[in-house]
Amino acid sequence: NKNVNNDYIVKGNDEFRGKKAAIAAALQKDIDEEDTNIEENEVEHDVGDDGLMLPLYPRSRLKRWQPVPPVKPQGESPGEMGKAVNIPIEQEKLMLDKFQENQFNLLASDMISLNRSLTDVRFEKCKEKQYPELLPTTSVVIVFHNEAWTTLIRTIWSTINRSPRPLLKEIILVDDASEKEHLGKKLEDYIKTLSVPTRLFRTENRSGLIRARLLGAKHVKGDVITFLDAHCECTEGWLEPLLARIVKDRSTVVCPIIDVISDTTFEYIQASDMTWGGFNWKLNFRWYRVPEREMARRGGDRTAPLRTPTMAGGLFAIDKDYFYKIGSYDEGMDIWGGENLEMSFRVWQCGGRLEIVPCSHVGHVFRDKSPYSFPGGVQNVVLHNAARVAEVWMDEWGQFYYAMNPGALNVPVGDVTERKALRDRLKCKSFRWYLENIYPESQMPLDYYYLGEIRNAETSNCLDTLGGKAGQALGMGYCHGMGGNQVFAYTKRKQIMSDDNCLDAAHPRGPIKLIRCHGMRGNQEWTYDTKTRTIKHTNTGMCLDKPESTDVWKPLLRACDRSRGQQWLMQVDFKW
Ligand code: LR7
Ligand code: MN
Repeated sequence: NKNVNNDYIVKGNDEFRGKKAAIAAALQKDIDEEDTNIEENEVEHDVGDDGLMLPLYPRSRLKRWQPVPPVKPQGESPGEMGKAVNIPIEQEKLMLDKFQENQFNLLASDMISLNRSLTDVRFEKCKEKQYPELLPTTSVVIVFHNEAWTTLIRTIWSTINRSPRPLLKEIILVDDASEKEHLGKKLEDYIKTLSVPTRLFRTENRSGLIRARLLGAKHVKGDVITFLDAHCECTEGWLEPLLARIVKDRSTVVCPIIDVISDTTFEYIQASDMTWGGFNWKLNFRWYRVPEREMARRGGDRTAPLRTPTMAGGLFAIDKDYFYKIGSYDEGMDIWGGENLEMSFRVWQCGGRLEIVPCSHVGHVFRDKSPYSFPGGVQNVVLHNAARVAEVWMDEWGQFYYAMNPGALNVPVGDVTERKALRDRLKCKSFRWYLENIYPESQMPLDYYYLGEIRNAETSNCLDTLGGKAGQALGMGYCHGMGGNQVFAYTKRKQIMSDDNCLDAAHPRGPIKLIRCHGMRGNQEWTYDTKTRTIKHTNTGMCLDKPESTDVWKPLLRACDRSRGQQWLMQVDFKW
């Protein structure tokens, strides 16, 4: 059965979950559409002392280029200008059948021109920007396993059609042991007809996207490697702003804004420029709203490059020498997942920088599920990869990952000595440095006293989020010792946190809710007394108490009375 359901691989948070994520983000776009036309800012060179690790490109390696004229609409063909394709009702059955194979609407994709036109989604100011006359060349590397024909070929054509020819050295395809007829000889023949040199490499065995990309990277002749997923569409002017950043500082890793190509209609939907990449305690990549701090650093200019704590992983450009200098990828990672956080942490901690360049837009087909198999099992693969990230890069904050996924302790992480040696060799900074300087808004608290379950002395039950989202009430349950919903951090800021959320009480008699942590104390401040074992809510002066009766599993606030029901155990490793 190839249709592995990996729903649980959450790629967004409540508002920003995978595809819906980016769509929500797209809609939210209008909030402050007003462009704050501040002068071309001077944010360009002011990062760290050791940011620049490589010499500038010699002039002889750079190419003169011209912007590419827009791709014209192909008459009445469906989906032109990025519009949605609607399938006639009589073909609905066929559409649903075909959906299964790739987890997107293949029937729609097959109806759309391989050269379809798109609207120019850029800010006006982006169109007026002057990029350097001379830019480095790039090889575009696309890896795939069992990709559909039309999405793959449209990715290739959109790259060819919208990249200044002198800058596009070649396209490198890596077939990761696909089993589809059309990816065999048919593909080999097809790429010979293309106007841009296109080479195809195949992994011997299913390798996963990380090792497949490493194989592709090995053959790159351009100065910059640009990775794309195999179901993307590049838009007008996507490439120049990426290369322009790299030519300035070769230790800059750049991502476009990843717009949404609808998995159901193939509509091209613009994503928000106000989101950046983060991650949660489970080490899922998530989109979050760009904080004011970063907006201010950019002088309010929404066209200026955005420093992002992490990247989604599929679409980015990196100087080739820098790619290797900084440790390419962790070869010990399988199939899918984790490599994006690994590279993000590594780049920041080891002196580079990671940016989203808002003048560059590339569409990507976001799916709800993975269409392909995960040899070894989805859980194992994803837990294994993430554990390697935690082991090598996250120092004590790796604990958050293991606390949330105790199952990961039973999955072998494999040998990480080489990756740790890399970290030493490059003299990379600590995860604390990263949290303090790059991602102070992170869900991972910088300083905390305790991480683990919180057990009631009378009932022996544990606080439990019950998987509740922000806004829902805190619950309790039998202590299961399996982490996850029963893991809380008691922080130096006196918060009781579970991932994104904090225990929050607005009224002395009201429920205790899980609310997005705001870090401003207020209703989220609690004092734990290790002697009396009470958890006292500062604003109300009340104590956290066990639920009223055994059929209501909701803890409450009550006047402090020294009863057993108000005693809470945070035993293991509590450190003031
Ligand atoms: O075993 C495999 N071998 C492969 O060659 C598994 C996958 N692949 C190929 C696959 O055909 C595709 O072209 O690798 C590419 C990425 O796989 P997807 O499309 O299934 O991944 P995704 O889009 O769901 O996931 C995102 O996170 C991944 C984590 O490992 C990768 O970094 C993907 O590149 C990345 N995609 C994006 O960043 C696009 C935006 C999505 C978001 C958020
Ligand atoms: Mn993808």
